[in-house]
Amino acid sequence: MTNLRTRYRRSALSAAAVGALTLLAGCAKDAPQDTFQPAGENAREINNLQRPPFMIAGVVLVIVIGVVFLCVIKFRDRGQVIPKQTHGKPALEIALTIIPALILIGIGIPTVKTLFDLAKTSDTQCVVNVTGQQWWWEYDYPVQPGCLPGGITQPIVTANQMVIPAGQHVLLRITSRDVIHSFWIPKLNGKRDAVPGRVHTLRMQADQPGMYLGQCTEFCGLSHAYMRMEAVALDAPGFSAWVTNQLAAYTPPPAGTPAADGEAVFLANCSRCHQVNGIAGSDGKPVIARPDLWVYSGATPNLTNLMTRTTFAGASFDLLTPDCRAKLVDAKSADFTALYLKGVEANCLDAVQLREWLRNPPGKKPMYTDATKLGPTNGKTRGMPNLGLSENQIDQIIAYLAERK
Ligand code: HEC
Ligand SMILES: [Cu+2]
Repeated sequence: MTNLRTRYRRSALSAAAVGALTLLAGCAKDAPQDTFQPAGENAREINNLQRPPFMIAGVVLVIVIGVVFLCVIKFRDRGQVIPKQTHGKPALEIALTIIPALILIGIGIPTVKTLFDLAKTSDTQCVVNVTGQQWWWEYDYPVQPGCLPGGITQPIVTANQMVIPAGQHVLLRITSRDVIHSFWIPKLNGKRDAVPGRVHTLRMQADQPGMYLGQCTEFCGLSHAYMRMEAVALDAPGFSAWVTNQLAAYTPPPAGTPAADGEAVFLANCSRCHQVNGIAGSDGKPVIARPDLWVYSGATPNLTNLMTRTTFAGASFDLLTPDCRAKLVDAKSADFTALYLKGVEANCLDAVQLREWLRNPPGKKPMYTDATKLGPTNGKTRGMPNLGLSENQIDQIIAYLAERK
């Protein structure tokens, strides 16, 4: 008897421990992708929808577990006579059919309403095209009357960090250049699949300036886990400053500096794949990248303003040192815009990660870069190959890239 009781007590204790741990994990403070902490209209609507069923389910769980325990304890086998067996109880069965049906209708109506609300695109003020590929996101801002009071007058192309004006309804037009990916910034809205040949729309709105994290949520191959994304919301003057800066003319590095050497190394090794707007070849003509000849998706990140974003390669690696990154991510929303617009300053540049990347990209992030093994892609790679750069060349390229902001 004592033995049995100790065993009961032990299992009750471990059950309680598991329960408490699960609860604690759910309440973790540092949860940048928590759907229960919405930071914009759309995510809030989803949260309002998911809370009541969670609560009802919680109550049902407690009742069911309670009754199970009651039965286990109260009716456990003590050698008593088996009660009379009955079969079927229409009143109970009808009740147990009607109650869940009512609950489902009760959940279904607001669900359908929310779906329609979230699909609404008529009130959007700003458009961003989002294109997924193995394994990063491209964002381009078409010429449009929206986003800014004067509109956007020239297209902007950037990667991995999607900059949006806080407070505005932004319409994302999501597609893919290779396989199916899925775009998800949990604090701002639900998921939307990025499917080749289709354009799916998604509304996005962030209440306050800040950084909102997400990740690709459709398994898309080798580096799926390294395909993250960040939405960056800036206040209105900040967003306008960002646009002006993205469209600013190219400034070549001063002759005789390591950055100038870096520009030459870049032209020799990188500009066949990567566009830097305004960069000119030795003949003085603008150099246009042809990633379509080299990589399967036909695109690579535009590096014109690399240092205006703070992460790279699918937002998986930092351009900022951990200190500077923490300062930015934890900034109060009133201070965030100014801090973000500084870009990656010299004292904040995490050259280690960038150096590792340039030394051997597939070593830092698994990619299919051995074209000889990629039959159906006509020798094009999926990802950035190891270019066999010398340490000196890497230094020069970093000096060059550090000025791209
Ligand atoms: C064969 C085409 C190709 C060449 C050549 C190439 N890259 Fe890349 N690069 C890529 C691809 C593809 C990616 C995207 C990889 C990813 O994030 O999964 C990339 C990503 C990058 C990134 C990260 C950018 C971001 O915002 O995420 C940097 C920086 C970069 N390359 C620098 C260089 C430099 C410098 C060179 C020349 C030394 C170079 N690349 C040459 C294809 C190329
Ligand atoms: Cu993906």
